[in-house]
Amino acid sequence: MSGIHHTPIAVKLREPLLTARGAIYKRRGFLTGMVYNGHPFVSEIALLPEFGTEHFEHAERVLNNETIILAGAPATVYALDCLRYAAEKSRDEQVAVPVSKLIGSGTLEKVLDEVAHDVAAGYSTFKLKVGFRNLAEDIAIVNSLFLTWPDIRLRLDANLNWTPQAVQTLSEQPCAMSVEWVEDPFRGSMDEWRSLQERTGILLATDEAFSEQQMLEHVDALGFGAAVIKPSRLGALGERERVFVALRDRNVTIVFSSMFDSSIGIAYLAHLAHDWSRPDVAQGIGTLDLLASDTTTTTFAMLNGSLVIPPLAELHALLKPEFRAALQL
Ligand code: OSB
Ligand code: MG
Repeated sequence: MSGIHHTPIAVKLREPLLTARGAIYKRRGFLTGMVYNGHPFVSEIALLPEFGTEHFEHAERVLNNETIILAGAPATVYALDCLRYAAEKSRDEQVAVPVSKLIGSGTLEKVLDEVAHDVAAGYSTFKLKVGFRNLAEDIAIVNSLFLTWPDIRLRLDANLNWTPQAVQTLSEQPCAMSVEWVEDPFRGSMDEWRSLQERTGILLATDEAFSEQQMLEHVDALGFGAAVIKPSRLGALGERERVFVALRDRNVTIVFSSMFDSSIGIAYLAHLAHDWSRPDVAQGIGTLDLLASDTTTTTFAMLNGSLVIPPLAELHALLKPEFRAALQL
């Protein structure tokens, strides 16, 4: 890509994250950088092929101009479009965005320890992976969290590995009142989701369950109250506008969610949330603590459960020197 430089990155997770779709150990990707009107910009390609992005080699071929097939490379297209978004941003200011903290997938005891630590740090919304334990264990953990901290909000992500019955069982538990929503409970039709939501009173959220096209087709009878948006799986930002507007018009909560991005990618998600979500919605960007390394020298400040994110035009200054040199910024 002329004028755009790239450099590979690999970040390990401190501990493997168990999900109902398999364990995640590390995340590869690239940083991309360009100088525009004399100003340096940087963005991140976060690749998790198991979760819907292209593979490293595909991204690399696109970046090296060895293929012009972009349709299957959403994370690369998104990151390149991020450079444009940053360069064109008219009110590029510091933003404070509330964060949902992703909890590691340990035992009950470990989950309680982790949440105790995070509550003390100011978090009040948490996302817990479910669906890879048996249902009784999942529910025991959620009930314990509710009994220990009745005021926290919990998002449960089953990665499509629960059943409608599991949601029904959850809805009959004391902890149900602390559950903000269940993300990707099971693979089913929009109608099945909608009737489950109505029957149980448990709000559902889609991450991988429905495509943008399905959302638009069913926009007047949606089966979920929240949409978890992972732009790295979707592609160019401009093409998302129709879906964002449609969801917003129907009062569907939009949550931007990370692919275990380093701080650079997280910063973009926070700014997108500032543009497209609501200020009271905790965003799915509470994943930096799960990474063993970062691309920046400092981490963003946390203030009352919100991450404080600088203007996008200032991100380049936070890069570790080796990345800034590799990107020629
Ligand atoms: O299933 O939502 C997921 C991160 C990487 C891959 C898949 C997922 C996630 C997250 C990000 O859960 C954190 C969040 O959305 O709060
Ligand atoms: Mg999910």
